[in-house]
Amino acid sequence: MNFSNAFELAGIWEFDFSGMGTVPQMLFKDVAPVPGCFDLMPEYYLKRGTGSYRRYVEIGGMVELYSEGLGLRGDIFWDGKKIAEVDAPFSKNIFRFDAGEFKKHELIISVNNEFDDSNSSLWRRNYDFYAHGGIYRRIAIRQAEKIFEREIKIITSNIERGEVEITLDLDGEISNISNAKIIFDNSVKEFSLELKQGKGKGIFAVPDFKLWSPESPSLHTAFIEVGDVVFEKTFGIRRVEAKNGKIYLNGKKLHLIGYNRHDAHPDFGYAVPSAVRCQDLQILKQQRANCIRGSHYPQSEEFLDLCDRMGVLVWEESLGWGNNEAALTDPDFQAKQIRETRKMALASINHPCIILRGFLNEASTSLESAKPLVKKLADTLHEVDPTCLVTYGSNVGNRDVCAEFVEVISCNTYPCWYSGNEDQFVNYDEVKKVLGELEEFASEDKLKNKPLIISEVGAEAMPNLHGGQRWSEEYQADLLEAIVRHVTENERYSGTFLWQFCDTRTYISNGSQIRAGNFNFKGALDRHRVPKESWRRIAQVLKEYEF
Ligand code: ADA
Repeated sequence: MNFSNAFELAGIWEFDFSGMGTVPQMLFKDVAPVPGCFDLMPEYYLKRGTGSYRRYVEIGGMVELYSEGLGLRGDIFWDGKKIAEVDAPFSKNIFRFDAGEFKKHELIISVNNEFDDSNSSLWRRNYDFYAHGGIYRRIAIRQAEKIFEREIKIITSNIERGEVEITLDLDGEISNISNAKIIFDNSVKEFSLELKQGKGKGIFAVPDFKLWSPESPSLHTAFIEVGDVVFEKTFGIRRVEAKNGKIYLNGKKLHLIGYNRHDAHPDFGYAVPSAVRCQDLQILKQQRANCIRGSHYPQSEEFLDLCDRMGVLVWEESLGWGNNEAALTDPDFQAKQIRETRKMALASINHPCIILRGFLNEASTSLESAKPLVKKLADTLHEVDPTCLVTYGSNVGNRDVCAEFVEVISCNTYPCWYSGNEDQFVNYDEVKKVLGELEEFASEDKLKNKPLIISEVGAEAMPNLHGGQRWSEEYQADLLEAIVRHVTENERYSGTFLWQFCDTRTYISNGSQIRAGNFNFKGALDRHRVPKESWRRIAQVLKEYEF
């Protein structure tokens, strides 16, 4: 979703914090960065409550306010009047409203990071990643055009002929307009798409097209002219397929080796600076890894743009973690999951880097009662973007009953870590046994043609603790090396997303796990992206495989 020609609202805003359960006082005696997480500022460190941010904006008439992430929820006020509510933390939204006469207006965004313990909660306190309060991501405003998009989709329809399918669903002053003019890149050729009440669909051959791939991440731009308004959309042409148990990109078999990555930083929470996002991907590529699972929520536009440009393959998923039967069967939870999963896919639809889309990490998918929601979510993703494969990270192994709804089987598994054995050093027999059981499960008749991925696997490693024993850097390196070798040398796999890219903040104890010093230490890099032994080891292995 590109929100161009906008006035960026990033900067230092006025700030006010009220504690848990209290009515915001809005005295604004403090200041805070935007984007930013207030609960990482020294005064409010790890506190819960409502943080209100204020600034003034000079604008007037119909405007659009873009918000890419507010946590855990937020209310937006314009000159004291509430104009929007955000109830899902990584939701990308454009709010259109009348800003009034052209002058300086007051904009207040109040965010709240108290937990919601209801069954319908989108972010429960047992999730194994820290629930920060703040304005996580980009916030920007622009003058609204008379015509605006509900949906603009550009998806690949044929890679041999370089054809894309363009779907327009426009709103506003559109009823008298019967055609959209489409130009690709700097070509002189003009195409026309018929519109009826702002809606239209057509297939177009992109002149001088180039396919997108990790080796050659070529992008195209479509200029879609509707009346006086031009929508500019970047996209890529590529085909992703699952067949005979393998994943193919443009007809070439893919082997995925990469990491689960939280879009987070110990000092900035989910308000990750551009430089960090860019460097994270640069070091990933330096290691020769080729993919990221954006665990466990929709990714920022900036990150997806970088992956498009740098040729990094992405699994994007909607927010969820360990959701149990009570949640999965709760109509409110279901409605929010479906709404947010759909919104995620629509917002990131033109990004060729996304090859997999998912939802509900480690939900209770061994239960029959999980089936209706899993089916609905998979159907939603297939309907919005049929060019991506659908999957979900399952931790119930061969007890999973929902794999029939998706194309790719993804297993989160922790041999030699959560298995209950007390071995001091990595037990390779156990690695083989656990992976063997998953391979057996994935060879059942109804599953054998679906690609298999180890979507999480790992062990904690304390930075600078050495010796090969549990919790040491070498223990983690030995385990991850064994996994990468196993999935690379065994034909059944399409790869693995190791858990995890770098150490991340969570809780010392939150009911679902105990974490030393409130960090998850399963990073191959430490929290500030300093390599541990496993990072170097995987780099060597990938070099050896000429990855
Ligand atoms: C889970 C989960 C991750 C993380 C990991 C761990 O399977 O999906 O978010 O919590 O395990 O470190 O235990």
